Amino acid sequence: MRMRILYHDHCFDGAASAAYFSRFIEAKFHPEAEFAFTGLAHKASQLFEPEFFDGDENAIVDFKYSTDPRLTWWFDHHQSAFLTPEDAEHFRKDTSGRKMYNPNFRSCTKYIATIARDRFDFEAPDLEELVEWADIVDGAQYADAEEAVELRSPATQLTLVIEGTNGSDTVQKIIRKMRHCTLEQIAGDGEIQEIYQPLYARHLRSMQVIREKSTCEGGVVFFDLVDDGIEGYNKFIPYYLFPESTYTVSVSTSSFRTKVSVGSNPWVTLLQDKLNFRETEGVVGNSAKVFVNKNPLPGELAQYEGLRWTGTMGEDYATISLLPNATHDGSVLVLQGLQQEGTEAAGRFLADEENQRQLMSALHISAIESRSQNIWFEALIRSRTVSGAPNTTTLVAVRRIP
Ligand SMILES: [Mn+2]
Repeated sequence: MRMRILYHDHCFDGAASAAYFSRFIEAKFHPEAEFAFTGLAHKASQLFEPEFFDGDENAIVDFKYSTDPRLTWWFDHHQSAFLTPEDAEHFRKDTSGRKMYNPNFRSCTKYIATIARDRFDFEAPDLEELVEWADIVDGAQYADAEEAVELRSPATQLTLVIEGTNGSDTVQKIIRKMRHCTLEQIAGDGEIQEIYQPLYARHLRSMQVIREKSTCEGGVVFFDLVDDGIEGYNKFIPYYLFPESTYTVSVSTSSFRTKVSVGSNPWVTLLQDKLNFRETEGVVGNSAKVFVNKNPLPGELAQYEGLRWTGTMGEDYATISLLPNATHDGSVLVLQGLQQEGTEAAGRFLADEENQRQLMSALHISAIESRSQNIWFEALIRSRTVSGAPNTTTLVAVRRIP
């Protein structure tokens, strides 16, 4: 039995999806299956050649939908999964139970693993690391710019190889290894190292050039690589070099195009390091958002969980923070609810004079002190919400920010 797996080429999540899916199929449907892999790229012309669907069964993972009747399985999480409304309609009419789409997942690998577990009772504990890293890489969930740029972990090294190698052969070697090996084993493989080393040297060189060419003004990093022959570079480099920057604007060129790129710093989030109450979230739709209390005081909880869905009834939390701006010549007021009900409650809370007095007293701010420009704080509030509208709001905890 021959299973053709079409996957998103030169993408860590695409490769991991292909590997995970093949393990699932082998364990649950076709133990004798022989797997053939084909990498797909986004292009303006025809995406799927008719000869692509040459297996006894054919699957697409982490890539657009196809209406080809020979398509057996489909998994995708991209917003742009359907090329046309007709494709989307074709998908909606499918009754096979084997075509799956959920754009709430950060990675297709995690999506496949979740469906395989929940609907088909398949689990692969040895691939947990693979699933976790697919979510980090595809969802840009790196802890910091160092993790994304210094390439210390095997997963980030493999990402460089997968994205930078020419053709699909190396990617498919990696897919076959991903089925059973740890990421460390794969990245340490002699053949992979041979491809990795020159790509890593190129990565270091691009970092050096970007360092030399960049200017940072008003929080915006700008650089022009047209004269340097650098085609692609790790998009997190500017934030590694300029951690305080908010945006990047760059120009680069290759044989067939000149590209203007605009990006934003995912780690700047208004000096979040200073905050005691931090918003976190598990998998979208799978666990509630919470505020984690970094240093709980007596009587406080370690975390505060809000509504699971907006528009429902219950309690939601929000933070009100007054922080110095990045250049320390002004302040930023941030109102952040776990759901929109919380954000709305925070706005209403601040508009009320009695609440303002209560907040000042909880923060031990005297009337004289309150005229100073440099009082920074955060406050956690709880609001009771009835069918989407907050009604009563209470101050839960406060912190002064030094
Ligand atoms: Mn993906």
